Amino acid sequence: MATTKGQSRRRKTSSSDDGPVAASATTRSRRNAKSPSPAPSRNGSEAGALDSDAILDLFRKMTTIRFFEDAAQRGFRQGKIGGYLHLYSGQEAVATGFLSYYQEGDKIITAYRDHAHALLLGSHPNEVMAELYGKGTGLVKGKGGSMHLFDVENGLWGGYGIVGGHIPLGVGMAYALRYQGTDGIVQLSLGDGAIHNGAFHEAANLAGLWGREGMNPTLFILENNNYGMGTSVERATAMTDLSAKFDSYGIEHEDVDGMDLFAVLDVAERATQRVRETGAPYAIEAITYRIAPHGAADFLERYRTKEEIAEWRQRDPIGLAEARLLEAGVAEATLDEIKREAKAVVDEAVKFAEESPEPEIAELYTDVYAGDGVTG
Ligand SMILES: Cc1ncc(C[n+]2csc(CCOP(=O)(O)OP(=O)(O)O)c2C)c(N)n1
Ligand SMILES: [Mg+2]
Repeated sequence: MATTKGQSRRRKTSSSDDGPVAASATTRSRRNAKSPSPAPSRNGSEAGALDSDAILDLFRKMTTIRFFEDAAQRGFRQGKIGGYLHLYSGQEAVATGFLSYYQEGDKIITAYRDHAHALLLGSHPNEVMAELYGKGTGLVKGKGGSMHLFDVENGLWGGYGIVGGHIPLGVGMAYALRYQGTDGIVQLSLGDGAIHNGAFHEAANLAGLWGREGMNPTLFILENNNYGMGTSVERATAMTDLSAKFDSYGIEHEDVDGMDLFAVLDVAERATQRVRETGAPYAIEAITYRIAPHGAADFLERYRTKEEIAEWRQRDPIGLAEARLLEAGVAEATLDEIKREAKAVVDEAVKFAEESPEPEIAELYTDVYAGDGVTG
């Protein structure tokens, strides 16, 4: 198994037990086992205020993301997509759950595993795929590629390739939102590798400090997929209780089973509301797993076993959600139809990307500086 949270090293990690967003029994008991769990989460039966149509819509979104990532992987192997490409496959429930509670005026910032975030926030799949293909019709005119998706109108503030580099930006944006008198929040996703970066520690310190005055509505979403590239959590730090690192900065936190959409929805609803109301940061560690290699080029994986991947695949977030929906009485035909529709959306995106023109050469000189254009 990839990771077991070092129980003996753990001291009490959270005061969230007493706070308004107390960890449920399920999330607390999972804190020491960052490994797949054979049973669905108990809190997975709750899905906040979402009705069944909304849940089916989330299933559609997760399925679309998976098809999208599969298609991107194919495009990469065919040499049609260049540069770096990092897939979100296996982690869909995390972004899908949290971004369900996005409100206009919020800001979302993440690292380079960003396709799902763009799609969930409403970027057109055609434009996202065209961006991966480096085409002029891409979301950022083919100049950003997979790692640098941006869609400010829809709340996406990137898409960053420098590990940890986006964390101070997100914390600063959260400060700005309060300074400007809004009730927006920042959802800031980071990986289990990024948390060891100095930028995280400096930014988390300020977030905690400013949060005491209600000036830092940052929701840290720590996506612990057990690896940073080929390095497992145990090989990256002697203190493997990652969410406990937030204690150092006075930021309360809890864990969630990141493979279980319903558990994520439950936590996300409470956490976003809490951050919005208090203006103080909060952190969630979502225990998850990428079933794809770190990057699309890394198909030779020596750092994890086939058995480990197979075990996590049994808790694939889409499979789990599907099982839950069937149990709840949704017809198999309904889910099949959703999958067909999702596949068609992705097929259309691939077609659009393939048929789109390369960016104009003149585009080399636009968007270089902020403002209306290039000055001499
Ligand atoms: C500052 C910096 N150092 C190293 C790298 C190389 N690098 C790219 S991804 C990565 C691992 C990050 O792991 P994690 O934060 O867990 O994110 P995940 O890939 O698992 O989503 C590293 C070290 C980089 N991009 N930037
Ligand atoms: Mg990771």
